[in-house]
This record gives sequence, structure tokens and C-alpha cells, in this order.
Amino acid sequence: QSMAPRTSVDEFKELVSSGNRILALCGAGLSAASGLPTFRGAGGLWRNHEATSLATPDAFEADPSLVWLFYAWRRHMALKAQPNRGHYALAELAKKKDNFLCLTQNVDGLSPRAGHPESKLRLLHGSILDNKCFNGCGYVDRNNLSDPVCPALAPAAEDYPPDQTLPLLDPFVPIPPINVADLPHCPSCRTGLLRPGVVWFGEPLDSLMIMEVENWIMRGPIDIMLVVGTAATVYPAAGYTRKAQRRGAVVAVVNPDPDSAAGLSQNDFFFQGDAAQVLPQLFE
Ligand code: BJW
Ligand code: ZN
Repeated sequence: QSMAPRTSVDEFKELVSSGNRILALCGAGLSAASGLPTFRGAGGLWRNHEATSLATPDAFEADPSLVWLFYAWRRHMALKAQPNRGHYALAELAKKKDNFLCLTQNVDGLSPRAGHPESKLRLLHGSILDNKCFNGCGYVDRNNLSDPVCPALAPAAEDYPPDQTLPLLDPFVPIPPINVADLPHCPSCRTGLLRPGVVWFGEPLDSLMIMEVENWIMRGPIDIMLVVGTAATVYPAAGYTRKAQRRGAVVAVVNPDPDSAAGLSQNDFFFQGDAAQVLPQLFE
């Protein structure tokens, strides 16, 4: 007999329609069809830097201009991008199901823009549209839509024809020097630099949010745990799948990479493919 997970859309749809408590964990793959690169694998390089090596407080400390250029470019991409059918499918499921909670690791704002009810969405790694004080004075500027975020970062917010590379993305083109003094500064303490309101490696996730998520998980048995477009390598996010399994959840993975289905049991589901194509089929 086979130990492979189930792949039947009809069986899964039945489970969803009878399911009460549903938890979802989303990652960069959900926004891939909207044209936003993932972190690991193809597209995870930015000017020869690993995207994940720029997502640390040490990188910002060492070269705030470089890290801001990276985020200013990602902000520009996120603001230009449109939510895809995967974001909309999850938002619709959230509206239909009273006990649905979606945990997204994405900072791109596409789930909120798809109309996902806020009460059923947690931005685990923050938002790229928020700016907060790097000094830790507590200042936060939420949902700042200006693009570029400040004049000095304009080179990251240029639009280029699809057949040309933005000079900023070409590692052979030297980066324009940007004075730290011209980066956005905190209007509250007046000394700190502003930084993107995202969670970098080594930084704690919002403790109130974590408590809410843990409480939601502990409230009772969980019927389904959806794992969409994430390599599930970053903690604490990746740990929620095991926690849901211990509460009885059937896991359903949506991902083009078969390796992401490793560890699924024959009672779980694996839907191989693009989240933007697969998710609408699962909840229609
Ligand atoms: C598709 C697709 C398509 C492609 N459709 N799918 C326990 C064990 C070991 C280490 C730790 C631990 N606990 C904590 C740590 C340390 C660390 C950690 O986890 N390290 C690991 C790497 C081992 N964690 C932390 O530091 C966290 N903080 C913390 O734990 O604090 C504790 C603390 C307490 C008190 C004081 C101080 C500290 C914070 C982690 C923050 C992660 N931040 C980033 C950057 C966010 C900002 C930004 O966007 O720039 O979050 S890193 C990056 O990884 C980003 C992502 O949200 C996250 C996850 O990546 P994701 O989404 O899975 O993307 P990829 O690229 O990895 O995968 C894409 C997937 O999509 C692939 O599977 C593709 O196949 C698939 N795909 N196309 C569907 N069309
Ligand atoms: Zn400040």
C-alpha cells in the first residue's frame, strides 16, 4: 500500500464543507503568481545578496542604505502587484467560515487588499508598508503608501520595460551612493532611522499576536491545516503545522515542489501546483 498523501480535490472539498475550525499558514509562494519573488531558490537573489541575509538587524546596522534599497524595491513591487486568485480564494473562505484563521508570513499587503477580513488574518512577519523606529522608541507609521518611501530611494521605485533590467537589479552596475542622512528618520525621537515594519531574523514576533494564535490553536480540535506556498523553514511560523496536527488537523499542502509534501501521512492532502490556480478549485 502507498503512504502517499491524498490528492483528490473532491474529497478535500467535502472535508472543507463539513470542516469547522480551519487554520492556514501562507508563504511567499502565494504571491508568486502576482509577480513577487520568493526568498529561497530562484528569485531569492538581489544584486548577488541572498534575500534572507538582508533581512536581519545586523545587515541594517552595517549598511542601512543597501537594506533600504532592497526594501524600497520590494515595496514598489508589492504596491504595483495585484492580489491573485489564491488571495481571493482564501479571503472568500475566511468570509464563509466563522472559525477560520489565516497566518501569513507575507509582508506584501496582498491578502488585506484581496478583502481578507482583518479579524481572520494575522501578519506574522509584519508589513512592508509599515515603517518603525530602528531605535525602538515605539514609533510606527502604518500603511504608508508613498512610493518611493523617500526621495533618496527613488532608484528603487523606477519602472522598467519588461525586456530591460532595472539598473539597481544588475550587480555589475554600481549602486548609487545614498547618504544615511537622506534615509527616513523617526519623527518622534528624531535620532533613530526608520526601518521597514517587518520581522527580521533574530527578532521576536509581536507577542500579543503570538498569544492570540496560540490561544486559537488551544481552543479546541482543528479540522484542517492548510499550508500554502511556504518552505516552512522559518520559526515560529513553521511550528504551527505540528501544533495543529496534535489538535487532530488533516494537513493540506499547496505547493509546486513535491519536497514540500515530505512528512505528510496518507490521511493528509498534497495539491501540487501554483497556489493561484489550485486554491480556487479547492473552495469553489
Ligand atoms: C509556490 C509557488 C506558487 C513557489 N504557488 N507555492 C527554532 C529552530 C531553529 C531556529 C529557530 C527556531 N526558532 C527561531 C529560530 C531562528 C529563526 C529561524 O527560524 N531560523 C530558521 C531559518 C532555522 N527565527 C527567527 O529569528 C524568528 N524570530 C524568533 O524566533 O524570535 C525569537 C526571539 C524571542 C525573544 C527575543 C528575540 C528573539 C523571526 C523570523 C523572521 C523571518 N523573517 C523573514 C523576512 C521578513 C521580512 C521580509 O519579507 O523581508 O520572513 S525571512 C523570510 O522567510 C520571510 C518569510 O516570511 C519567511 C518564510 O519564507 P517562505 O514564505 O516560506 O518563502 P520561501 O522562499 O522559503 O519558500 C517559498 C515556497 O513557495 C517554496 O516552498 C516554493 O516551492 C513555493 N512556491 N512558487 C505555491 N506559484
Ligand atoms: Zn524613534
